[in-house]
Amino acid sequence: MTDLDMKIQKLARLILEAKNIVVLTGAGMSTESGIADFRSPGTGLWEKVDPYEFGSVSSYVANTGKNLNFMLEMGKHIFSARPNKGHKALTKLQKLGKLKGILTQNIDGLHIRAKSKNVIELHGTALEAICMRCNKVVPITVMVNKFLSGSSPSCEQCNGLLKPNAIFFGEPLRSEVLQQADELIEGCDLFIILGSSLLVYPVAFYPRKALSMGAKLAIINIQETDVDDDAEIVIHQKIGDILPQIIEIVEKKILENKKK
Ligand code: CNA
Repeated sequence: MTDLDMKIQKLARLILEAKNIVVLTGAGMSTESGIADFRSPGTGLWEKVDPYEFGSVSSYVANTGKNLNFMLEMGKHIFSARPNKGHKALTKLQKLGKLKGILTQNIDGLHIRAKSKNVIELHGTALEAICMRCNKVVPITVMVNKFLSGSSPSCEQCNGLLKPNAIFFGEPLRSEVLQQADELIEGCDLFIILGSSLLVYPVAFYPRKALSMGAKLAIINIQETDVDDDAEIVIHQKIGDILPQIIEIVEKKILENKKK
């Protein structure tokens, strides 16, 4: 048995033993759906654009057209993306009764489209727009259609500026979302991190919070992270290559146990 096979078996065992599993996902969860992450060497978005020129509230207000053109370019990949093997494996794990909820930093809606339940979108969603004045939320297509037809992307209710309903640099995370995340982490005994560099706060605190609650950590991420040394198991591979194998082992074992 290879070292990787042993890790796969071990993570399957941890999942079977756990009673309350929470998963945290990052942009690496969706690269296999064709959406670039921020920090992968060679392909990450921040190697191509300046994060402070695009994606901060002040730059959006000052240069709305330029920002929206960039976001539409990025959005094309998000709108045409489909859930990948990793998203589907998580949905299966949840159907097996082994996954309480998903905390995601992703704004692509792919966990929800894969029909996972109890998905907390910590950084909001690119599938909606929100008015910066009255907070009215509309489908993103409303904003995009206005912009593409040459009109100002403004709110029909109050004429305020619409922006994608995702958290921009310089914006705090919503308090109700933070509370839901805290509640989910509180009871968890296995915290699985999938595809995140764990460099964006406050989410980067969550693994240590889970550890302090007595949870075990498991990580599947191509690159190393700062919490690798604290994890029970670390697999530096692609999620889509590994996670479905693990869930298959878990499913087999659960079915075997039911027959006994
Ligand atoms: P990040 O900092 O770009 O890190 C991604 C991590 O995933 C890296 O460490 C990679 O090594 C790893 N990775 C990439 N592909 C895979 C794979 N197939 N299997 C396993 N690991 C992989 O992204 P984070 O999520 O940590 O940073 C948080 C930001 C990224 C949030 O604000 C997101 O909104 C933002 N983001 C989201 C999307 C999306 O919604 N799909 C896309 C790009 C950026």
